[in-house]
Amino acid sequence: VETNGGSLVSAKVPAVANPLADKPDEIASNISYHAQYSPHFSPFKFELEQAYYATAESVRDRLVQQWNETYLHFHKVDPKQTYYLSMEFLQGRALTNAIGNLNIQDAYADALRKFGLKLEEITEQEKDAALGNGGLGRLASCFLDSMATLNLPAWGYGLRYRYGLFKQIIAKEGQEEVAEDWLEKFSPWEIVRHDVLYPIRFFGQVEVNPNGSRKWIGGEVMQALAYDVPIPGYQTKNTISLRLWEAKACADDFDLFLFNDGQLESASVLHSRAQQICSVLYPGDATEGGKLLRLKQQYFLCSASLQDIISRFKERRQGPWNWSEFPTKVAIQLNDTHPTLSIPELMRLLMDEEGLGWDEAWEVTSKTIAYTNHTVLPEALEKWSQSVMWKLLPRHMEIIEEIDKRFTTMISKTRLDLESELSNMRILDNNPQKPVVRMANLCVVSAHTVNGVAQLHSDILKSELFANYVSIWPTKFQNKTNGITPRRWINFCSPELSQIITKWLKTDKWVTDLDLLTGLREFADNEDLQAEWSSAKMANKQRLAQYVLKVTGESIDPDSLFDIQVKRIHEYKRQLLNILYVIYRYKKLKEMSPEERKSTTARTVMIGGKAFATYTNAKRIVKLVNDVGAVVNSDPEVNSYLKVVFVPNYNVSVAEVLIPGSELSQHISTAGMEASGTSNMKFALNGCLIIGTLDGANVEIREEIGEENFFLFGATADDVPRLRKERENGLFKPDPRFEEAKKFIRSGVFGSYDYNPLLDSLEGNSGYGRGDYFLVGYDFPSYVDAQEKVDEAYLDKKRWLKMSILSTAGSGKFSSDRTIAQYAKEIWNIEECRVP
Ligand code: GPQ
Repeated sequence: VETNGGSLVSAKVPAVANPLADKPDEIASNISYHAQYSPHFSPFKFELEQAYYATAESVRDRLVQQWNETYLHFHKVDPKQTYYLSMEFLQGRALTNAIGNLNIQDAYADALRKFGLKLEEITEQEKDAALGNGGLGRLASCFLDSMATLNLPAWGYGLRYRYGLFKQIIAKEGQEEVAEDWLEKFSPWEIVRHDVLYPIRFFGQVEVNPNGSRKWIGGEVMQALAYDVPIPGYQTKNTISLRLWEAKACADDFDLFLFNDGQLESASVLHSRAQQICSVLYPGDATEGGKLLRLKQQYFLCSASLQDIISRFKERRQGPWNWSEFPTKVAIQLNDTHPTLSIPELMRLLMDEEGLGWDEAWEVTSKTIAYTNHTVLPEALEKWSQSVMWKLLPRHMEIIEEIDKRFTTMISKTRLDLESELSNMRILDNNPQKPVVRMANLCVVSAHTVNGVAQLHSDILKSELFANYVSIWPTKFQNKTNGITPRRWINFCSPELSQIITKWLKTDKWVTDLDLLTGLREFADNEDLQAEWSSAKMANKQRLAQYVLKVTGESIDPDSLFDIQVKRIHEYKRQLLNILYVIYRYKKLKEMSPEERKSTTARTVMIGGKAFATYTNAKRIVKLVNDVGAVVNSDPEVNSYLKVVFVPNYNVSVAEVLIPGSELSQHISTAGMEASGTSNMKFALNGCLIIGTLDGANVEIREEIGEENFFLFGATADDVPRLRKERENGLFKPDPRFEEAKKFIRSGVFGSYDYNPLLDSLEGNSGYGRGDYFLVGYDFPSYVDAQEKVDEAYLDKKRWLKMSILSTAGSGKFSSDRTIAQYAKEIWNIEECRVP
């Protein structure tokens, strides 16, 4: 098949499907096969989009082959297997990743050239699968990549949201949200399993049988249908599954009688109710949402996954089943509290469906389930209304009450010293105003292991949030510092830099053994390496500049310092601190003479991230950044020394362009508030220096790459409570530079939008939305000092390059391969199961 002005004109490349082909000719004929015989478009069209689907399907053939082999192998060996349950997976694009993990980039690039197409153009066609909000969802996706790469018997379970995280548009009034229709055409990466279907009940009541056993009956029943996404490991046959559930009404739920009677909507009520369940990704990250639907989603994920896990356990052995074996075959990891209902659901299935007694079921459940906490922010600790839970999940509430009762009894019998703490430790908060179930407490009481996601965070969990439980179960609490996959986050997104690393280390083994990067340290001063490093970074900066021009119309200078902060917009992440400093810098530049300006370091500050739709202050910050950009970038006196760009619609594929082109990145949360952060790891790995606080994983990154290579500022987590107290007592004295920056905004230089509510949050000593809870004012002066050190360091190119190389060299610890190996050994107790 040949393309000629976008149409299929001849059959020079035969259409033959051979999934295992790896020669460019054969691959081309595979692509051609899919263009002709897996048609999704009118025939004789072969433009970029059609070529993307045909290419993706040809790659998928190969994945299916490996995937089936992996499944059969796991089935035969029957190892203990991990199931990673998460309401979010932020997968991003799959094609580049699959081609890269299969190590067939060159062959595919050659094959596509036969059609006159470039691989990069084809991969750009793919929409991101954004079934997550931010760090937590992306972590889950990095973990899947590592599980596959380490040949671990492990699967992910999630929901197949019809619409992913919203698309962010920057309009005159600031951020606007539109639905992200990632399935608009279809996704070539999911395979529906029409044979994997489970009933899911909501509402109803509990029936007590004469023998005392209980059963949940009635209510509304729908079905969970499995869609599987293949997750290839890097240079291994092992290809694991991400199983996403979709809600479907039961076939006989369509009332033909009503329909024929003209009652069109009533005829399919259950169909539309089922449809709602997987319609949208609910916003996480500390916000209020449409509660009942979110609870339904959570239960839907838990029930479908557990039924599937149990049916696999049964399928792999003969009945009657020895349930005490279950925890030797199954490990379940809860990604935050979102899938907590797995606990009462497993209890229910074991007792009501399999006939186990309480003690037996409890032992199986607690030995199977482990819990990861991802936040200490009180507003993000999930609490569900007891009355809503009784209505939706009556049997689960009985079980939760019983767990709470047994826990309470245990404390009263054995730990009188904790009695005064008991009301805070209990699972049920019976406050008559608003009785709720505390999901984190349920997890801590029930799981065999509880972990935080960076050392500092895990320490805070042990000394504060969960301190009382630590005294009961001292060995239950662990740390598992987060990690990121080096495949997506350097090898594929920054091929030039990766080749240089491989050349200097004389091996490409670092891609799966990231600690080998320490081998770069001895060359950090080497001029040849520095020259190569600098030109690879420059190429990445140019690519980034092209991208910024394309999406914002702003042209930025690749010779300026590229300074980036990208993450969800949140007051604790302090984008406001960043932009206040930019404003201060702009004011200082304005006050300088043209000569003086020439001696400053030219900077391009890029900020990107989505604000939750109803988080007003976050949206005000987005607006402020855009307004500042409009003024600064069009100011001819200043705009060759400072530019400010808001990068719209930050997502995984945008990150893959921004991170490789970054030189300085900002991780500046109020100490103690960011559990870990993971983009900090991605930036450091790409030779980007960090300006940051002693928060989350920053602490460990700084340890690894050396304090002299990290621009540190700000209060420590230990200081924060005292500083807040002092402020409440009127003891805070703001720095004049901070006052100057705020005053400059209030003067109206950045337009007529009312920034007072935002600025007011930084004023006063206490009160809702006031009192500078996030300590922007306190940290401002040390932040300005650290920024001055950045400028100074950047002026010395050799010094900067050395620091950049040392950042990459010190990033080995932050591979998700290391994280996952630790989970496997220290929590899951699972071993490699490599497909021969
Ligand atoms: N995180 Cl609880 C989220 O992205 N969403 C959430 O709902 C919760 C946590 C983040 C957390 O804020 C980051 O510090 C972590 O690096 C990330 O989870 C992964 O652990």
